[in-house]
Amino acid sequence: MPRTAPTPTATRTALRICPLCEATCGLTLTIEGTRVTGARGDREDVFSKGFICPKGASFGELDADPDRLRTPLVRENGELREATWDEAFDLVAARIRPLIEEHGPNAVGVILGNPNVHTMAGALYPPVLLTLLRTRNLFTASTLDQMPKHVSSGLLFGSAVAIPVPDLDCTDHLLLLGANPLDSNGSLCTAADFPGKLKALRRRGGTLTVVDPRRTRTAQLADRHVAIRPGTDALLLAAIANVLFEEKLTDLGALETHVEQVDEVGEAVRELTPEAVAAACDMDAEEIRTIARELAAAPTAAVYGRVGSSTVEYGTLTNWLVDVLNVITGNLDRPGGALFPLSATDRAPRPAAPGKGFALGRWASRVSGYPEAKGELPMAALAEEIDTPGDGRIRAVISIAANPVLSAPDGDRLDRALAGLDFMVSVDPYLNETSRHADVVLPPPPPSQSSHFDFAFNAFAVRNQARFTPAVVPLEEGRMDECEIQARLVLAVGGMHGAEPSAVDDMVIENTLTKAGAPKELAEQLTGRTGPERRLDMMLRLGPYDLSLDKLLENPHGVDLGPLQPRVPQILKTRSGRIELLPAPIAADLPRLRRALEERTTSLVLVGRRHLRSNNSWMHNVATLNGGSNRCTLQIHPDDAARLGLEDGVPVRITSDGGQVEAPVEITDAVRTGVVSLPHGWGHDRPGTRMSVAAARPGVNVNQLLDGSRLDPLSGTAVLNGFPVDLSPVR
Ligand SMILES: Nc1nc2c(c(=O)[nH]1)N[C@H]1C(S)=C(S)[C@@H](COP(=O)(O)OP(=O)(O)OC[C@H]3O[C@@H](n4cnc5c(=O)[nH]c(N)nc54)[C@H](O)[C@@H]3O)O[C@H]1N2
Ligand SMILES: Nc1nc2c(c(=O)[nH]1)N[C@H]1C(S)=C(S)[C@@H](COP(=O)(O)OP(=O)(O)OC[C@H]3O[C@@H](n4cnc5c(=O)[nH]c(N)nc54)[C@H](O)[C@@H]3O)O[C@H]1N2
Ligand code: SF4
Ligand SMILES: [Mo]
Repeated sequence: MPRTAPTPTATRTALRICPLCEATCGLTLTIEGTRVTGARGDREDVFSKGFICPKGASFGELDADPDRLRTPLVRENGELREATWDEAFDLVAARIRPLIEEHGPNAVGVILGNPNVHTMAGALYPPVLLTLLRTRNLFTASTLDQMPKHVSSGLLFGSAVAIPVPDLDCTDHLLLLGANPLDSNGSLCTAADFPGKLKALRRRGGTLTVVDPRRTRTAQLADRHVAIRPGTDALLLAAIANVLFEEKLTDLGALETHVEQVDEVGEAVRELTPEAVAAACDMDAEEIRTIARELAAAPTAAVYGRVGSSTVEYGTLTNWLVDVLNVITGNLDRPGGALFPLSATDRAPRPAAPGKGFALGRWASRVSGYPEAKGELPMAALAEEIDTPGDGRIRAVISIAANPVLSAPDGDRLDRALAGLDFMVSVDPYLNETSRHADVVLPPPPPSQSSHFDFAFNAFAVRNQARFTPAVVPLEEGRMDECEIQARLVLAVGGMHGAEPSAVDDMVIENTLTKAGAPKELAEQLTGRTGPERRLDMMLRLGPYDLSLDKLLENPHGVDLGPLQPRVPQILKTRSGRIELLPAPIAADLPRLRRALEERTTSLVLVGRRHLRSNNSWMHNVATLNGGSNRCTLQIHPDDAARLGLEDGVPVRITSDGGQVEAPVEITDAVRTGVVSLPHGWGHDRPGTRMSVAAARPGVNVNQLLDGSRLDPLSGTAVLNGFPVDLSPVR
C-alpha cells in the first residue's frame, strides 16, 4: 500500500521524518538491504537542519527490534496464536458487530494512545471510525496530558485546537512552566533543536525563566529558575496577572478590539496578590512582582506551560492563565509572542465571523458523571466504565497505539477490567501490558516501512513548513501498512467487512470535496498512489498554501512556509467573534483555586520526570536507550532523605491514596525539598508480555500510586503531578 523504494541491494541513504517525539526531525537513514543501520540528522531539512537526539539515532535498533510482532495474533482457547490478516479481521467483524447490535455503540470503548499523533494512519482513520461507530466512550492520552489546553483554547478562542505556540526564534523573553524541553524535546511547540533555540534566545540578549520544582537541564539554562511548590502554578500566574493589573502594566496592543472581559479578569484575580499566594507557592512575593514586571517590560515575550502545568489539580485554570498573560501583555498573536501556526493541511482560512463557540459537558460518563471534554471522557474513568455492572457498560475495546495499563492511573484495576471484556482488539507493534489482553492484535510494520507526514505537529510548529517522507524500505512479506490496517478495522467495525480499504478513503474524499464546495473532478486529479496519499494530496490542495503531494515529493527536505503570522480575528470561533477572556466555566472554577490558599499539605508531594532516552511506556525495549542514567529511581532532596533516614540506592516504599510501589532512592538536590520524583512508563513485570529487554529492567509503575479519582474537573485530566505521598523504609 505505501509508496516504496525499489527493492534495494547496496548500502544507500534515504530521508525519514523521525516519528519518535514532537520535534519531527528530518533523519538521513543508512540502509543496507532492507535494514536501517544508521541514522543522522538531515542537515538540509528545512525545519530541523540536522538536529538529532539519542532516540532518533537509535531509529535502526528500534525499527529492527526482534520483539516487534510480525503477524496478527488471535486468541484461541485463551491463548494468543499467530494468524493471517483475513482470520484476524474476520474475527473482529464477527465479534464486534453483534455486540453493537445487541447493546448499542456505547458498548464499544475506543482508546487512542499517543503514537496516533505520530503516524499518518492515526491522523486519517480514527476520525472515520468514531463517526461510523458513534460511541460516547472515547478515551485518549489527551486526558493524561494536554486536555486542559484544549479546554482553555476552546473557551477563550472558540476552538479547542487553536493553540498558540511561543515564537521561540524571535521572542525576547520566555516564561516556561512545567516543561523540560531539553529532555522531552518540546510539546505543543514543535521545534527541532529546542535546546539550541533556548541558547540562541540567551545569546541574542533575551531572558529565560523556568518554573519547575526540579532543577532540570532546561532550568540549568535559565536566567532565573523558580523551584515552585508543585500544583501551585495557577496561583503564581494569577498573582502575576494581579501585579500587571494593579501596576497598570497591561497593554493589549493590536488585540485591543478583539478581546472582551479584560476588566472582569482583573477583578477575578484581585485577591490573589503576590503576598497572598507566596506561602502556597513557597516563593518570595517580591520575586513574583519582579517576574511580572520583567514580563511586561520585555519588548516581546511568551508564556508557555506544558505537562507540569497541565496534569495538575488546577490544570485548566493554569492553561487559561498562561494565555491570559499572553493576551494582557499584548503578546498573543504577535511575532515574538505566542502565535497560532497555519499548517499545510489546515483548511484555507475563511473570513472572520462569529462561530459556534465551545461546549463542555454535552454528556457525562456513566459511573462517576464526569463531563465530556472535546468528545472525550477521562482516561482515568476507563476502568470503572468497564468493570461497573449495569446498562451502558463497556463490553468491547478498540485500542490503537495505547498502553493505559502503564500510562493511566491504577493500572492494576484497568488490567483486571480489560481481562474481563467480552472482546478487545489492539493495533500495536508489541505485546505489552495492555495489548496482552486483546483477542486480536494487529501489528503495524516498523517505521522504516511506513510513509510519514505530520498532520498533528505541523499545527503546533514554531515555523510553518511541510515535509513528506515515503517509506524507505519495501513492506516486508506478510506485513500490512498501518493505514490499511486501520481502514480495514473501520470497515469491520462499521459493518462493511470485506470491502476494499480504499473505499474508506474514497468516501472521505467525496464527503470532504462536497463540504468544501470543491469541484468533483478534483477527486480524479489527486496523485497519491494509495488512499492515504490521495487524501494527503487533497488536504494540501484544499489548504492555505500552493501545495500538493507532488510538490512535497519534489522537495524531499521539505518546503519552508515562513515564520508564524498573526491570525486573529480570523482564527476565533467564539460566539462573540472575540477572545472571551473570562469564560463562565473558568469563573466557576476560580473559587476552588482561592480555597487552595488555605490548604497546606505537610506530606511530600510527587512529580514525574522524563528522560531523554525514554518515551512514555514503549521504548524501554531498546537496549541502547534503557540503561545508564535512564533509571526508575525515586529522586529525593538530601535534607528530606536525611530527615527520613533514607540512603542512596536503597529501596523505599512509596504510598499514596491509590496504592504503593517500591523503588530505589536517588539522593539529589536537583529536586527541591518537600518534593520527590518518579518517572512514568515503567513497570514491565507483568506476565504474558513479549518485551524481553524491558522485562529484564522493569522498574515500577508510578501510576499505581493513583486511584483515578484526582482529576482537573473542567478537563477530566488526571492529576499525575503534585500529589501527596508517604515514604517508609523497606524491611
Ligand atoms: N505518571 C505519569 N503518567 C503519564 C505521564 C506523566 O507525565 N506522568 N505522561 C502522560 C502522557 S503526556 C502521555 S502522552 C501518555 C502516553 O500514554 P499512551 O498513550 O498509553 O502511550 P505510550 O505509553 O507511549 O504507549 C504507546 C503504545 O503505542 C504502541 N506503538 C508504538 N508505535 C506505534 C505505531 O506506530 N503504531 C501503533 N498502532 N502503535 C504504536 C506502543 O507499543 C505502546 O503500546 O502517558 C501519560 N502518562
Ligand atoms: N525523552 C522523552 N521525550 C518525550 C517524552 C518522553 O517520555 N521522553 N514524552 C513525550 C510526550 S507524550 C510529551 S506530552 C512531552 C512532554 O514534554 P514536557 O512537558 O517538557 O514534559 P516533562 O519532561 O514531563 O516536563 C514536565 C516538567 O514539569 C515539572 N513539574 C511537575 N509538576 C509541576 C508543577 O506543579 N509545576 C511546575 N511548574 N512544574 C512541574 C516536572 O518536574 C518536569 O520537569 O514529551 C514528549 N517527549
Ligand atoms: S528530538 Fe524527537 S524527532 Fe528529533 S531525533 Fe529525537 S526523538 Fe526524533
Ligand atoms: Mo504526552
